[in-house]
Amino acid sequence: MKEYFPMVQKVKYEGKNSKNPFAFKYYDADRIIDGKPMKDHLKFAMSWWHTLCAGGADPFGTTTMDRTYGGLTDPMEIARAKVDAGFEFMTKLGIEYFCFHDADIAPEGATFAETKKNFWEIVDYIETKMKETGIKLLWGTANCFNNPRYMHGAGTSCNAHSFAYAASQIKNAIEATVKLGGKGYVFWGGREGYETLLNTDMALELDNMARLMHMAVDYGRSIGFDGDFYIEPKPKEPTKHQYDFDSATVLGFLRKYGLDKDFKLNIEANHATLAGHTFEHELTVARINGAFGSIDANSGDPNLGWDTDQFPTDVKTAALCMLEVIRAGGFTNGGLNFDAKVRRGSFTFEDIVYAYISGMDTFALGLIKAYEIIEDGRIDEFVKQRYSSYTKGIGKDIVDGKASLESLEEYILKNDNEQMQSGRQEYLETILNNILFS
Ligand code: XLS
Ligand code: CA
Ligand code: CA
Repeated sequence: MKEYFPMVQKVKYEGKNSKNPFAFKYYDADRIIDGKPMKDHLKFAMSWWHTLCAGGADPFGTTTMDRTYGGLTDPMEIARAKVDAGFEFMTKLGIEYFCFHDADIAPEGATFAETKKNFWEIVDYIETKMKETGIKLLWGTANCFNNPRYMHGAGTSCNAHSFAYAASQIKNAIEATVKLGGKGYVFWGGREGYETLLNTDMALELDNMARLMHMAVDYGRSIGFDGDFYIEPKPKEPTKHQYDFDSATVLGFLRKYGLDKDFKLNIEANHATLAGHTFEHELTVARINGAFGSIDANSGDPNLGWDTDQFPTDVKTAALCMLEVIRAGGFTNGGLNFDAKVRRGSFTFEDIVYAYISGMDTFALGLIKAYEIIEDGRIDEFVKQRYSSYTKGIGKDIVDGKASLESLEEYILKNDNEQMQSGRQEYLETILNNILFS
């Protein structure tokens, strides 16, 4: 069989002193941390779209990367070659999961019937590769944003035909997810948003989005999907106002429409940045609301206002992310999907390998550092002490629901002498640096 990544046979762990560019410096898949191998803490996944399809195009220029898989021209042959290349890549890197959109894996045909045929042929081929390699599906999704029929959105389109088309795609994508044993199904709000209220019925659009999601849940559960549905928040791009702005907004939507039992959140780092939040903020909001699901591990650029989908290289951010994952009890159905693409100038296949090694090492080191933060204990202890006034006296009464405005006034009249404590932010940041860089 043709080899697409001949530059490496197997990327192995060689430790932090290794200078081998095709070796992991921190990711040691079987190393046991807190009773579990690193690979099960991290559950890395390959994104089909960025890894096998993206060609580096941007608004100012055409593709820079050859993704014809050796000069192929027939779209179905390319689709099959992508499967071969993808499974070769995951096997060599030791990545155990992947994620896909329907449109990434097979070309759209002239009719929906033809699209379906193409899609299912490739799903079957993927299934044989999964059986051969043991690689699993993390989540599936439908691309309901690329085709011009979705110019006004899919579930939130003003056009019922577009809604119906999206529903048909989603039906097949859920079926494929079930067939391939995936435990997640993602709704990222594609073009589910608006540009101007002058032409928009926001109430109908949101009701319709919820209708589509209820249909997905009903259908998915009826064919045996027992995993999690996810919404992936994003505040802007492509539409000016994306409805799924951030974790908090999405939670409000899910609760309003009674979808919160079936849906969790898929949090992407770059989308957090676009929403003006930190990655860990979005993860914390999801966790404390019992909605932590999965992660799109990438990074944005704080100097840019768009979705650059870069590979994550910031160890501090990865450590704070993994701290949240640990606090959430670890991944169940979710994992860390590298929704990240190499830069336009990094056009060779080697660059994809380097990018994944870098992302995987960053999160491996992040995991190690997150456990060091926990074991060190100073930060957790500080937070515990900071709120200790709620563990006794009037604070305990408040937490136990025993206080009222009257009882609190009575307390203040007798105890008008509170001393404040410092938040010690700079001291805590020093501890963090001390752990990260030792
Ligand atoms: C786009 C999103 C997308 C989702 C899946 O910004 O990140 O790739 O993850 O549709
Ligand atoms: Ca994403
Ligand atoms: Ca993104």
